[in-house]
Amino acid sequence: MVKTAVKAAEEYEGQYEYATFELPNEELFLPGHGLCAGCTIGVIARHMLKVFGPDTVVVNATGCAEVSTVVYPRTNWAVPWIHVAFGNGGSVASGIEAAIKALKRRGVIDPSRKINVVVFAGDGGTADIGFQALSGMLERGHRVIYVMYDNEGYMNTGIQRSGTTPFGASATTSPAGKVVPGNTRHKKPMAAIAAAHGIPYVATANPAYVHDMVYKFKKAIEVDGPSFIHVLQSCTPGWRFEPKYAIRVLELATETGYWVNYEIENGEFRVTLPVPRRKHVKCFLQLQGRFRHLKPDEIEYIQKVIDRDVEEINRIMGREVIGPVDPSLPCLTERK
Ligand SMILES: Cc1ncc(C[n+]2csc(CCOP(=O)(O)OP(=O)(O)O)c2C)c(N)n1
Ligand code: SF4
Ligand SMILES: [Mg+2]
Repeated sequence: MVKTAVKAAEEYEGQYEYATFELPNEELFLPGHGLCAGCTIGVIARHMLKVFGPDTVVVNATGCAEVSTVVYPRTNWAVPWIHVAFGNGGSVASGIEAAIKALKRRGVIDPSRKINVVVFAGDGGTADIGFQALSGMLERGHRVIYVMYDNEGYMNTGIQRSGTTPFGASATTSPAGKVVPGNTRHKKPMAAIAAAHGIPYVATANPAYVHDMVYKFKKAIEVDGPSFIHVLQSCTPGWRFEPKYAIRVLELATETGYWVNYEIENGEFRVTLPVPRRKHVKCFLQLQGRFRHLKPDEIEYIQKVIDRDVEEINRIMGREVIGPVDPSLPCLTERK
C-alpha cells in the first residue's frame, strides 16, 4: 500500500514527502494487550512510541486503548503512563507539561532534556466530553501532542454514537430502522476545529499508510507548541468487518476520499497523500456491517457529500490532488 502512495507522490512531485528517518527496533508499546483481533489502536500506539521515544509521558483517557492495555497488574506501556478520566486528557497533559517546565527552571530536571507529553484519547474523549479540556490546552499553547484515535463511536462502552460517527452508521444509540438510516448527523471535523485555534501543527493520518502517519508524528514532536493529530482507526465489532480487513477498510477510506490525509503547518494546508482516481464510496461502506442497511439513494447522498468536500480541498490546494471517482476501479484487488 505504501508503494501505491509513493507512486501517487511521483505524479504529484514536490507536494509529498515521506519519513526518511529510521524507526528504532525497540518496542515501547509491548505485545500481549487485550485489543480485539483487527483493532488498529495497537498499530497507532506502537508507531507513535517508536517516534516519540522513551522520554515520553502518555496521558490516556478512558476508552478501549486504556482498558485493553492496563489490566492490573500488567501494562503494555514501557513509558510513563497515566490514566485520566474520560474527558480531561487536555487538562492533565497541560499540568504535566507545566510541571516539567517548572522542574526544569528549578534544575530538578536537566533543562536540555526533551520530554514529550502526549494525550492518547478516543473520539468520544476528544470530540465530545473532552472538547473543552482540549480547546483550553490548545489555546494556552502547551507543548503537548494530542493524538485522537477515531473509531467513530464509544466502542469501549458498547458502540454508542459519538460526534465523529459518520452519517448513516448504525450504532446502539443511533440504530438503523425503517424510518431512520442510522446516525443522521455528520462527522465533526476535529482537525479543522483544532486548526482554528491557530496552533502550529495539525494533521490527519491513517494507520494503513504507516509512513505518512509516522512522518506526522515526527513533525508533531518538532513543534514548539501544541499539535493535534486525528487518526482514523478501524474497529472490528463497531464497524462490523472481518478482522482480516482491518487495514483494507482503512485503505478504502482514503482511496474513496472518505478520509483525506493532510496537514496544516503554521496555517498552510497540504494534502500529504494525493489520490489521483477515487473509488466509489460504496467500496468503503459495503465492507462494513454498520452501513449494510443503507439504500442506494442514501449511498449516493454520502457520495455527493464526499464529492463536495473533495472539491473544496482541491480548491484550497489550487489544483486537483484528489481526483474524480473512476467506476472502473475494483473495490478490492487480489493480494499475495
Ligand atoms: C463522565 C463519564 N461518562 C461516561 C463514562 C463511560 N465511558 C467510559 S469510556 C466511554 C466511551 C469512550 O469512547 P471513546 O473516547 O471514543 O473511546 P473508545 O472506547 O471508542 O476507544 C464512556 C461513555 C465515563 N467513564 N465517564
Ligand atoms: S472494540 Fe473496537 S476499538 Fe475497542 S478494542 Fe475492539 S476493535 Fe479496538
Ligand atoms: Mg471511540
